[in-house]
Amino acid sequence: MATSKPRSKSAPPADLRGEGDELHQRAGGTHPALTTNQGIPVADNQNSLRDTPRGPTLLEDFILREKITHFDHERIPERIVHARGSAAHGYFELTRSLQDYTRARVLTEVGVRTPVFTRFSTVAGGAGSVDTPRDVRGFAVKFYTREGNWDLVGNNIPVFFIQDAIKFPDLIHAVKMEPDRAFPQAASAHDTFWDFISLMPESMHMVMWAMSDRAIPRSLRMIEGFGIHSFRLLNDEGESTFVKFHWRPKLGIQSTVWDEAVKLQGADNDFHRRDLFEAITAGDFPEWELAVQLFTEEEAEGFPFDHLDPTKIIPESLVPLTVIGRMVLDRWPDNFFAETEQVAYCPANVPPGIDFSNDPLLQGRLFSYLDTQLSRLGGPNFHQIPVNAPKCPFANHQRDGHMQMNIPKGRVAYDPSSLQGDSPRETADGFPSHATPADDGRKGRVRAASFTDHYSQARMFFRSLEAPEQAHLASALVFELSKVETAAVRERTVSHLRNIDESLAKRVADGLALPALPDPAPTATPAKDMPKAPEVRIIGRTKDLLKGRCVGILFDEGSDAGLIANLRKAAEKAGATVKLVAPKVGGGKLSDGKLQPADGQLAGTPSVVFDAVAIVLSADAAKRLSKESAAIDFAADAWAHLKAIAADEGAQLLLKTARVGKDNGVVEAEDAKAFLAAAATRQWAREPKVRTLA
Ligand code: HDE
Repeated sequence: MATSKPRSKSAPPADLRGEGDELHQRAGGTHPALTTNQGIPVADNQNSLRDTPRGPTLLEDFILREKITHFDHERIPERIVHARGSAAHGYFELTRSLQDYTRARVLTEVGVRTPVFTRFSTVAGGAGSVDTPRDVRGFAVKFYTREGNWDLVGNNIPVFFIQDAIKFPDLIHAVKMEPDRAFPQAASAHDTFWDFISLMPESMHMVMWAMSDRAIPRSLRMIEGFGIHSFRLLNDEGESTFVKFHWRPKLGIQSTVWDEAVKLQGADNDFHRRDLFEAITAGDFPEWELAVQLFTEEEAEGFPFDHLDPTKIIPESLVPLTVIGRMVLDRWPDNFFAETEQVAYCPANVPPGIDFSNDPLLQGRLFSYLDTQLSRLGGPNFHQIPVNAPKCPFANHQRDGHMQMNIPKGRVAYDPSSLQGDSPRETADGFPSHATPADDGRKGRVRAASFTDHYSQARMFFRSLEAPEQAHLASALVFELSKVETAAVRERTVSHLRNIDESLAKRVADGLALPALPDPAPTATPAKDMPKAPEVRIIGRTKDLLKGRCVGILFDEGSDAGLIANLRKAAEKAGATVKLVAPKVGGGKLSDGKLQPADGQLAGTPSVVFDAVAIVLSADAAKRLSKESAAIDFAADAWAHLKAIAADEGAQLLLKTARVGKDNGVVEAEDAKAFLAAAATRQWAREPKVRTLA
């Protein structure tokens, strides 16, 4: 039996009282009483109701039944795509008004802070899958504007695999685990994905992005976001301007190297979620700029591609970016399920002043999200869930349905009506749809002729990259296609690469040991050369700074206390987080005789979780750790993953055992300045020493 605790006689705070129930139960101190969902107080939450102490449990036990029943129904269907995600609250602040272009107040009221809820996700894996596979990242922002919710549901890659929504189920079925064997989870490296892709030339531009380092980000705080489609802005006069939305991270873009991403999956399934959580809870709030590309219908007609085709970017040389605001994420959700899991984004949610374009992928999306949410969230009232509800007043005549949480008052649930003075009515300020002129074609299941160039921008992307990025992309293709069992699919993919860049095709064919280069894939629209687009690169756009990065210091018994303190101070001053790693989590006594606890145990805190490492060891400890594979891997992986390594005299033996070489990124632990400079960037020049790239 549970021991009964004395009840506090003092009145409970107002928010703990049931309505009109002054005597709502308390369990002592500040704890409210545990009750059933009907408010019945529970005296024993440890034992079910039994016939006799060793006898059967009684059906009468409503407390047990309610608790188990609720538990049995705790899960809801996960998202069919983007199931794995992490989110945070924050705000958007407009810094430049777009009032010439739009009447949407969120884009005209400079200085106003609009609350947002932003969810990042992977696409292919299930809700419990790892954070660091090669995949596109979702970047969905819900703006709770004064004129209703605006959902900018984007990705971290500015183009998409397909041009028409009707292909989406095929794409997703191809990339998800194969239906007969249920693997691989959260990976595109398998036959069905590449079979589909190699039969869909329109996917080639996106394939270049997905095989680039963009698809293996270091942190969700270091990804860009793109609305992808052209949207319209409508001003007070009803004039329309096309717009593309871009999020740019304040910390710059940064990715991992592939071997690191693979090892991160073992080291920490939740690497990105934890990183976001730790940054926000430490007050190091991630921030993005919102920028727009604005262009008119006439300008669009002059582009050498169709901006309604979502497999195309508008190069910044053609339409530059204008920064109009910033988003800061400053609050981790209180409850994962209630907020991050139940949030429902929908690209059709736009306030007056924003409108859609005829992009056929966007048009399909406008239908899909509400539809999927009806089944995922169980009915038509999910907009009442706090994370989904607008923060401005909303009222209409929709009624009833599963989980109706409101109690609408009055007789009138229809329009027009005359019986009730406060029933909601249409407003002249309501949402306007742009009177887009219809073209004079005929109805039909057709693809516009302007959508047929599948290779020019793929080529532009590949040729715009820096040499190491091109090498990574080629290696990624070799990795993925090496997992494909069907030789014909590998060859068919290479046949497309020949239309993009001959050197890329050769590298991949060589990496796969194809007996011969296949013929180029037949196409009516061969690639045209376009000017390079430097904005697609990561190298050169990564910011060399320690802010937002994490430095790991490996130490053991007898390590130099002064050195550790110096390195820590310098790195923290430069904005990095510092974590101490030791063979035992309890740490060890340093040279000054003081016990230094560790933040992580060596076996569970490999160097892949850090951006740079320092190794400070006594000669004795280095000798011991040179026989310890986790310690050897700590140093060897930091070297192989192009990270800065600071080491003191004592640690040299471990470096030698781990075959750490010498370059500008390997510095003396005494030289904190050199370490900080090296730690702020990746050591790209080292790469040829550590791996053969395709
Ligand atoms: Fe989505 N997508 N999508 N998508 N999408 C969903 O909606 C869909 C597309 C994106 O964090 C689903 O509530 C179709 C492009 C994000 O909750 C679903 C098509 C882009 C998220 C859906 C696309 C996205 C989703 C699944 C092709 C970038 C996660 C669960 C026509 C611009 C939002 C849900 C979150 C989620 C459909 C293509 C972004 C099934 C039909 C292109 C970030 O409705």
